[in-house]
Amino acid sequence: MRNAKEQALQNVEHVAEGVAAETLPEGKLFEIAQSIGDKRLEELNVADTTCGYCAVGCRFDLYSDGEEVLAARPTAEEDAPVNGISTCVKGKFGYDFVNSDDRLTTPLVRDENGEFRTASWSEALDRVAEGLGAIKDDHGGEALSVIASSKATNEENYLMGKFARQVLGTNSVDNCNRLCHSSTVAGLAQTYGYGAASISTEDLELADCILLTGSNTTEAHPVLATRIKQNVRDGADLLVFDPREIQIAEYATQYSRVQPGYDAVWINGITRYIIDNDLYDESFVAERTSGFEDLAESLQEFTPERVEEVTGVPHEEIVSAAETIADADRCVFGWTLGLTEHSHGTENVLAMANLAAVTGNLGKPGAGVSPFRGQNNVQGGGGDMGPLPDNFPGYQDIADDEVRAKFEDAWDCEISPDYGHYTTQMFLAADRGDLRGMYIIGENSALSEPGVNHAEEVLEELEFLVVQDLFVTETAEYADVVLPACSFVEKTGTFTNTDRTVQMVKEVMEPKGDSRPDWEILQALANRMGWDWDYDSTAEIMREVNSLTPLYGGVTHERVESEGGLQWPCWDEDHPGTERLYEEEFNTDDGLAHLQGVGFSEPAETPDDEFPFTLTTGRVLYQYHTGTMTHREEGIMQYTPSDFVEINPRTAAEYGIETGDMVRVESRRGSVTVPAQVTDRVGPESVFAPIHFAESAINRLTDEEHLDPQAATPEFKVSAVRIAPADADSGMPTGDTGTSTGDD
Ligand SMILES: Nc1nc2c(c(=O)[nH]1)N[C@H]1C(S)=C(S)[C@@H](COP(=O)(O)OP(=O)(O)OC[C@H]3O[C@@H](n4cnc5c(=O)[nH]c(N)nc54)[C@H](O)[C@@H]3O)O[C@H]1N2
Ligand SMILES: Nc1nc2c(c(=O)[nH]1)N[C@H]1C(S)=C(S)[C@@H](COP(=O)(O)OP(=O)(O)OC[C@H]3O[C@@H](n4cnc5c(=O)[nH]c(N)nc54)[C@H](O)[C@@H]3O)O[C@H]1N2
Ligand code: SF4
Ligand SMILES: [Mo]
Repeated sequence: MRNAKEQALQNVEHVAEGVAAETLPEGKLFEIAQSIGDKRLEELNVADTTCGYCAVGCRFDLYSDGEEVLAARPTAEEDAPVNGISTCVKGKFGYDFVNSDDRLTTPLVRDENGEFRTASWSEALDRVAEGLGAIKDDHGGEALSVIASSKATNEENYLMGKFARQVLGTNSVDNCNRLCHSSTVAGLAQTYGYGAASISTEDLELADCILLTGSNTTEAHPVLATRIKQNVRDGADLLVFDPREIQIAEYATQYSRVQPGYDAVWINGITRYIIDNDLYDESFVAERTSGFEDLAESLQEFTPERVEEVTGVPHEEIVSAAETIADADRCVFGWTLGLTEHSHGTENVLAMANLAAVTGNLGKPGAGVSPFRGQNNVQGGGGDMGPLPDNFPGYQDIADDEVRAKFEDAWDCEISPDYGHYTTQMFLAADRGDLRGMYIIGENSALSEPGVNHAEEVLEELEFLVVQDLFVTETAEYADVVLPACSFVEKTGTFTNTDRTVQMVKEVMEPKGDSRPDWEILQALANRMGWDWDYDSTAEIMREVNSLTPLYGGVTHERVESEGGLQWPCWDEDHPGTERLYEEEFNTDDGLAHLQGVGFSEPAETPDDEFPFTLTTGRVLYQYHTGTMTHREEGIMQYTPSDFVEINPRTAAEYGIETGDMVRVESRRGSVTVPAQVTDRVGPESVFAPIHFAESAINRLTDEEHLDPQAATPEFKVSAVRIAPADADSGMPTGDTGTSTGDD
């Protein structure tokens, strides 16, 4: 037993170090290997915990000497249901940020000259209570909003929602899910009832066919990619639809390049072909769905030829993908932001939900829908815990009188039945003067919102802004008060991963300096503002969640700890949790999946003579979002020191651009300058740029008003742009063209 574990340990370290060898400076690897060895075991803290980067939910043991995190090593395999013994490079090595010299260790307030100075907790909390309190008194709670943090625990996010409604009196509380998968949540909830993955991660290995679209799985969800590749090696089919020939496409049975922004069209095309050729699952459709006839009717226009014309996918590929899916006994449909971050993301997801249902691929092993969620705790903290303008915890509608009465009673306050603003709408509401103060927790909106030239103006003009983060982020630069929070290695609670598994997060070292866990800050602030919160641990907060949230009725810390993870719905103490959704029925009024056709849709902004290319944006493996965590890792920075723009060789030749040349990318909103990477990963009509650096803030190019009408998700995946070598004349039309950043 010991030998097996030791062997496994060596294997995983070998693999992770292979990756690290490419990314870490010389000496660093040695340092990591030595870091545990040099200490006496009894001097070290060890905690079995859950990764704080992405929503895969890898588990491992973290080692700390109390000063810094020394290493991450595999935990007992049975306690790591998703990753077993593997992790990616971020989970294994990405901890320099925790102990970084520029961590916020005390609160900051503005002095008379408008500069930040350090302050005591007492002074800072007083300032916040006064600042938010004054706006509430003069304009009502609706003039305030909270952005909650999907980096933080479930328990903390529950309190963020409660704080907004009870203490501030506003329903305008939302989080990064709005920039990400909220269209998935809207689309799946409408069709099946729950806005979440129906499968467990192991289904990725049980499927005989996997359709992946809009997911750069190897870079954004590396550990899931490994499991998918394993299954493909064992014979499963893999279909990849993406505008970029990303690494996972190398493993695919079929890779089809799609024009960004037309996903509902090719998905509809596949569904039409399956129905028209009687390849659908007749008994599943008859027994478990409604709306089939109308759906079939609505699909008639999506012939393979029409799909080819619109999306660029050859009609034979639509047919072959349809046949592969229909032939499979068990198919998983996996997607990420390529499907959701559009002005019609919800329609894309509805189209996908129709396809999964007509092929009967739900509620059985190896089959189902799997939106790979983003932030470590966006499923739980960003959704389940209800820091949302329209829902209480557990997706209970705030407009429902009975539900609202339950929360009014529990929280001893009145709550308006009117939905608050979604994150993206908060910034538009502030423009109209409807929103005057914001409390932003663990979100770097100044870089991550669409149209950041606009977001910056809003942050500048707010009457009062509080930012609670680990660092003085680009967003914190606009704050009146900055409160120092601590990271997931410095606190205890739970995260919920992409397959609805709730897992423990444990403190392995004390909060740095005077930083505090988010829940303690919220409690201190609520009490400053006249309430009487008295939680002594996150376990106690979770008990309150259990009592108010049926989906989490039985999810106590004790059980999560002893059972090594629990999947919701888990209705009560005796309920075992739910591996797969919809085995018997859907979570709708009549128990059926509600199929609904979606017609033709296209991006809000399409290329034209002036802006001839489609820019799509996204991530790279070694960086994480706005870089607050990964830019502090020296090895990672050597490997990916800046953003870049991928340009097809044909296009590059036309413009005389070579790899490494500085290129100006311009949209109607602004311009950025980044080095070129000439590659046929992208097609000739589109360009791609990652989102990780303030110097080249890509969201200067995106549009804050191109939002999905149902989910308010921005169209991060499509902007019309033009490109030019950076030393060429701008050629920008006159007028307000936004800020140019970069070194042009
Ligand atoms: N290394 C790393 N991992 C991360 C993160 C990170 O910052 N760094 N962030 C986490 C978060 S919060 C999230 S939400 C996930 C995101 O995970 P992904 O969504 O996989 O990440 P993106 O890089 O945004 O990739 C989107 C994919 O969609 C494709 N795409 C672009 N436009 C379209 C389109 O119109 N249609 C289709 N079908 N595809 C399109 C792109 O080519 C790309 O392959 O990653 C998580 N994991
Ligand atoms: N163009 C374009 N823009 C995008 C996207 C895209 O694909 N294209 N993707 C969008 C998506 S999917 C997402 S999720 C967003 C991500 O955007 P953000 O969420 O704004 O990005 P992060 O850099 O992850 O910011 C998280 C912040 O939380 C802090 N933090 C970490 N842990 C804690 C904690 O425990 N407590 C507190 N209080 N703070 C903490 C970090 O220091 C960091 O400043 O970006 C969106 N923006
Ligand atoms: S795949 Fe995600 S959860 Fe797993 S180690 Fe990497 S960043 Fe962490
Ligand atoms: Mo995300």
